[in-house]
This record gives sequence, structure tokens and C-alpha cells, in this order.
Amino acid sequence: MTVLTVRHPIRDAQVFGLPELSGVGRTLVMGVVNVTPDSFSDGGEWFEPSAAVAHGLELLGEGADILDVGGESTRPGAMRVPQEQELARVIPVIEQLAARGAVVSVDTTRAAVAERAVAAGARMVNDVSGGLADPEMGRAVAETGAAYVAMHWRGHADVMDDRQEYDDVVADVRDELAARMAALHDDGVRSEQLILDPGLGFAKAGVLNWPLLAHLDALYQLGRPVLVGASRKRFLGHLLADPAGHPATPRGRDDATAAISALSAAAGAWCVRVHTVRASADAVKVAAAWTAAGDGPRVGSPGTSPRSAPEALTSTVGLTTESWTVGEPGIPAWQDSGAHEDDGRRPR
Ligand code: PMM
Repeated sequence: MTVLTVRHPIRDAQVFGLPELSGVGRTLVMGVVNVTPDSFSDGGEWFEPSAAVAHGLELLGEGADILDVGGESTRPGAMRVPQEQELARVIPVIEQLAARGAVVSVDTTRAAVAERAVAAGARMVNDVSGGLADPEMGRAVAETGAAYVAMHWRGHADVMDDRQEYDDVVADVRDELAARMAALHDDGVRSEQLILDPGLGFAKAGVLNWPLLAHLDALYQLGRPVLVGASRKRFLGHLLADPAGHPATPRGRDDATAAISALSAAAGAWCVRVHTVRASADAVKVAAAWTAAGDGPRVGSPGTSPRSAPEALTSTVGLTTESWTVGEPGIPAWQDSGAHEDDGRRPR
């Protein structure tokens, strides 16, 4: 079935290891499956493997394209989990979700965990350290051939809040990611394996996150697709604080997360990583429809089919077979251009 779409050369770039998710014409949605007792946003809820698998299947039903399985919390101040414990948490969950046909990502900074996860069926490695935490990561990713998310990172959770000095947060994050790309390339990682991530909340206090969101195009200069992980983060809690200044709870940030999904999708993000999927799955479809309508022929104008606006828009999200493609192959104008209960004390 063909779909009305506006091509975006960065978002729609081929990603090795994920052929069926490359060039689908919209932003992807990654659902978070944290198999941890202490993640800042949903700690402990899906700690049992069976609960984590059931949760993953639920997220798939809500429209997740990818499930991100993690066994080590990255909340500010968190202590590291021993490798064997991390493996024991994630491998059974990855095996079961992959066996059920899910596209699974492993959220890890350890090369050995990444290798075992890929052997268990994971097709993507999501490394919040961008290869900095484990010198073996680049080699492991090169050997597995899996897709690889390289996130901007300046240190583990116990130190990252002390590393928030930037001259220009957008340029600095872009340049530090460029340095990671070069180092990963030296380790044998192919450019086509790479997805980049600004690392919202990691060594970034509240206000530092907004320029990164507003300038995703600066990361597109590096030539690879971009993943946005804003879901339930502290900067949203602070944005939505009550009149007394108490930050919104993690769950109270879900609507704002969906708003960021829509805006990120409209700005050409490859994927949004979220804890609750349904609203973001809808949001990325809205953004695709909106963008296509802005760049395509006006419904009802000379030369277009006499469809009603709602019919035209449904075709943008794949509900009908009627379609046209605009903006290809050139760049369309629109893209030229803490503690698991957050106490608000730490800036992510
Ligand atoms: N954030 C968290 C964990 N993993 N991965 C990527 N690529 N980007 C992120 O922003 C990111 C991540 C922290 O959130 P969680 O504890 O709710 O999973």
C-alpha cells in the first residue's frame, strides 16, 4: 500500500539492520521497556520478565515500531548495575519479544551486553554513552552489524550533573557527536548503522534541553537520522510545575511528551522514545499528515483529485491506497530551514 508522504532525506535514510523501518515516510515510535527497579520514570513497574514482556506486547499493540529493553537505570545519581545482573534482566525479555516478532533494541552501555542481546534477537543497540562508557562498544557494533544509537553523553549518572558547561549547547552537542562518529568509524562502524541522539537530560539542566529540541536541524548536519528521548524527563516536570513550584510527576508529563513527539516529527526526527505509546503514535501521524498537506497540492485546487480534506488526510497515514508523493528527491522547504519519583531537585 502506498502512502502519501513527504520525503525527508535525513529521517528517511537507510539504517542498516532495520530495512523495514527505513524510509517509511514518518517518524518512528520506540516504546520503553525498563526492566529495572529504579528507573526515574517507571521504576519497578515491569521488573519481572513476564511483566516486562506483557508490557512490551501492550506497547506494540498501541503502535510502537521498536521496543527498547533496558536493565540499568540512567536516572541522575544512579549507581551502576553489575553486568551479570544487567544480562539476567534483559536477555530473557529480549528473547521473548523478538520471538514474537518485535523489533527490539537493547538500552545498554556495555559491549558484552550488546553482543549477547543481538544474539538473543535484538536488532538495535541503544547506547546512551555513544561508545564512551565501554571502549569495546564500537568493535562490537561493527561486528554485529546492528543499528546503533549514539547518544550525547558526558559521564555516568553519578557525575553527569556536574558536567553541564557548554559554550553553545547546540553546537557543542553536535561537535561532540561528530567526534563520536569519527571514533566509531575508526572502530569499523558503518555510517549507515548510526542514529544520533542529543541526550536530553544527560548532563543538561532544564533550560539546556529546549535549544536542542528547537535545533534538531543542527544534528541533521551530521547526515544521520536523529532520535529524540524527551519522555517524562525532568525538564518537562519543571515546565509543568504547579503554582507552588512542585514539578509535575513523571506520569503527569505524558501529554507534554506527546506534544514533543508531534513537534519532533514535524521537525524531521527519525524516532521518538516514549513510555506511553498511543498518544505519540497518533502524534507522529498527525505531523506526517500536516507536513504532507503543507507541501503537497492543495486539496480542491486545480489538478488535484476532488477528495474531501478528511479523505485526503487519511491517505497520509496509510488508511487508503490513494496517494501521491511530493518533495522527492529534493529537500522540501519545511526541513531546510533522578529518583524514580522525581523530586525536582535534580535538573534532568
Ligand atoms: N533516556 C533514557 C534512557 N535511554 N536512550 C536514548 N537513546 N535517549 C534517551 O534520551 C534516553 C535513553 C532515560 O530515560 P528512562 O530512565 O525513562 O528510560
